[in-house]
Amino acid sequence: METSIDNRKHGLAAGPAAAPLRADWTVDQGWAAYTLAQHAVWKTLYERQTRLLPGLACDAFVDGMNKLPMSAERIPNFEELSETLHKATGWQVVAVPGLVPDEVFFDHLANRRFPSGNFIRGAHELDYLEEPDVFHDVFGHVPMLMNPLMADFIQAYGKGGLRAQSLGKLTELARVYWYTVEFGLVQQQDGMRIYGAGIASSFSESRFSIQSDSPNRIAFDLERVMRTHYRIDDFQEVYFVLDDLQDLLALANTEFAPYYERLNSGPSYKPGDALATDKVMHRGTGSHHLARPRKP
Ligand code: HBI
Ligand code: FE
Repeated sequence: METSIDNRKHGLAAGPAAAPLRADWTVDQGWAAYTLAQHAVWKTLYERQTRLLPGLACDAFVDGMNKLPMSAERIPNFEELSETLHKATGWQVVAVPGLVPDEVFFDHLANRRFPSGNFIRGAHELDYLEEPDVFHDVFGHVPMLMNPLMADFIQAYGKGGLRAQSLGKLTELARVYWYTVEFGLVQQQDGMRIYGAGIASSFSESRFSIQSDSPNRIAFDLERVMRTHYRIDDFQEVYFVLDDLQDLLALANTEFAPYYERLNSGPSYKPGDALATDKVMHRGTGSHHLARPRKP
């Protein structure tokens, strides 16, 4: 029985961190200042997760992980990561103090810079955090940034983000990011697998997303996803499943204007909804969330 809730990596309620020194909100990683205790937290999380993920994470995630200069022994150095990542897909990792304003976040992504929290959660909160830390950002996101499809998709999201904001459609676009980059599953020859960073960096949700009877698993459909609310306070009630990571290519090249137009009318959906029009791959029992009512 799971007792911890560990998917608050993007507890957006926390809001952006304090005012920046640089306009782009980047800071030095401050690698030399990490304490032994902080490296030890990384080691605990890293070992736990690398033992768990084979058979749960998709091949692209595992491949990316294996090619990166990352190990249990120490919190990775962003410059070393960036060197490997840049050669593979042209991306870099830059340090930020926590959540940054949307337009700052989008500008980094549009320029193939992935902003990563430079701090690490405390040993007393291994499964719970409000803001994305170095374990979520680096362990969760950077392996998939080694994949050319994800590399292009996240850049496209950055470019699209500013436009969505100006059109008042950021809520809808952010759902695409949430249900792919953060909480996406993909069909692989040998079964359903994780590619989303919010899942891959979470011990309990890694198993829940693939193995639990509770959540719905529904074939990814862009407009359906853009109409679907998500929860930030618990495991997802629904995971949307790509047929193939190649689908990210089409998604990166999608013209969103017609979608925004259609979204001006029509329904929106609760996280737990399953529709007659859905291609449902697993109809969830909902047991997890029934046992944990939403906070009022
Ligand atoms: N800042 N550091 C950081 N990491 C994020 O994932 C992030 C952010 N700011 C805004 C944001 N995400 C989301 O609200 C946008 O994707 C909409
Ligand atoms: Fe994230």
